[in-house]
Amino acid sequence: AARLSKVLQLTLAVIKPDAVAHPLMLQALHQKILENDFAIIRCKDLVWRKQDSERFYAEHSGRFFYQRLVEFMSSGQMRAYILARDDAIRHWRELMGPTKVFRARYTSPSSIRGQFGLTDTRNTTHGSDSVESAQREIAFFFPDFCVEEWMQKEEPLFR
Ligand code: RTP
Ligand code: MG
Repeated sequence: AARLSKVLQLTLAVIKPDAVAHPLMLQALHQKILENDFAIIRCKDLVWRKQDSERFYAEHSGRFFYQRLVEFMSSGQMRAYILARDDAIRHWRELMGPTKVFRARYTSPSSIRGQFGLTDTRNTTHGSDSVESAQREIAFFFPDFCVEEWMQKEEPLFR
């Protein structure tokens, strides 16, 4: 009950094409979300066009991995979630573990990327890294979802 009295924070979590391709992995990740006290506020499956991928990762354009990242993220089905919890952004990123697969395996073997990450690009999941990026990314994936309205109308229902 203690955690329910804290104000909920929203984050955007994405299961990337490498993980969605394997039904058991998708199921395991969905289970992990539920076991870690997140409320699933919205969930949808989608496929990106290359231009969606380029727009979402515009901040990385010019980096050596940009092309392969953009190709990968538009290569198959993804699942996007709006998750709510106290400190949701930090908790989800902790569960994911480090971006780089070898770092993840050696320093956080029980993290999602430590267990399931294939390469530094095909690393199973995405999570917003700040309140500002959560706001932007939720709007990107769920254009009809209004964070302010949800906070006002529905967040109190969790208290
Ligand atoms: P994310 O944004 O996905 O939560 O991951 P992050 O902050 O941990 O990593 P970031 O540096 O923002 O990179 C975004 C995504 O680009 C891919 N990547 N590939 N060396 C590589 O091949 C490489 N480096 C990064 C990953 O898919 C990473 O999640
Ligand atoms: Mg990032």
